[in-house]
Amino acid sequence: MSKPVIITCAPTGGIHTPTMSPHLPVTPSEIATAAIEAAEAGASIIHLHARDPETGKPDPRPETFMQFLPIIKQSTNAVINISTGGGLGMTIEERLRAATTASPEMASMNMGSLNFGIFPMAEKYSDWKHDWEKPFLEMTRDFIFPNTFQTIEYALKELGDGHGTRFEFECYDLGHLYNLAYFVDKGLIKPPFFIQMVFGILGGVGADLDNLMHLHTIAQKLFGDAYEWSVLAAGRHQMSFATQSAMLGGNLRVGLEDSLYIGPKQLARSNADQVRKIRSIIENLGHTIATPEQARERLALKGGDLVKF
Ligand code: KMH
Ligand code: ZN
Repeated sequence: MSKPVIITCAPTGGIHTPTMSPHLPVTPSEIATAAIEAAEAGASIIHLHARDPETGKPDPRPETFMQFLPIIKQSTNAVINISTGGGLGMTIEERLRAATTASPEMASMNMGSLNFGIFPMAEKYSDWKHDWEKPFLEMTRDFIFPNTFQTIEYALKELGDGHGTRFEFECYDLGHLYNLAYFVDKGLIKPPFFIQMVFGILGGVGADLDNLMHLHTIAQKLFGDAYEWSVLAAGRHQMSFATQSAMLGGNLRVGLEDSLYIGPKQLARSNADQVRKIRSIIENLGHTIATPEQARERLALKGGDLVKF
């Protein structure tokens, strides 16, 4: 019998832009509602970014996060995970500030530098809601998402040692598993750690099932039973990769951060719709879903009463 599946939902992210979907949560109230509904639908972890309420641009300010974090916490028992990936182009200081202010149970940690090409999405639109959107996407032709050993070590110490925050280690390629192994060997990352394998970002590993199998095989060799793993695939591979992960005994992530769609050419009307869809698929396959308490126990989280919001 496999373990209950931990569903993470990432409601808004910092990649898609308001022109792409009227359902992308932007304001604090929209983000709070999306998070609460996703938790009610079965997500045990909510991965959060903030956006400027006026323009929808990714916004690193702790004040913006603080407009929705307490509301989500009061209304759900879900684990709150704050992104340190932020929005492409933010400094590492900007990326860490919300998490070091809020001291969450979890934060994301991107495990290597990579090209992060979201410029092909710009070709699909001609009428933009906001001026920033097109240049933001276009600039990624010449953009490296920086996550050096030094910045990873700094963030692990600041947030991990300083706040007792544990991490969603985002690995976009095989080498990122070896970067993670380096920090495990140094004793800076301790089990049980949570690996989020990311497929389908231009610049990272492609959404091919052979890649999923290979990354999982290598993770097993490197980490044995010291870790929990989860899978997200960007765009149209989201649901099939999430399903595969559950079938292989892993966990999964959905949410409008990773895909705006619920089916072919059909925009998701809400994050909760995506959670309900994957939940129904995996329950029909005989799996159960993890509660937030089960996720906390398996990932050795500090508990919702030790956060600062
Ligand atoms: N948007 C995902 C591909 C983060 O927030 O740290 C990666 C992500 C990064 O979730
Ligand atoms: Zn994110």
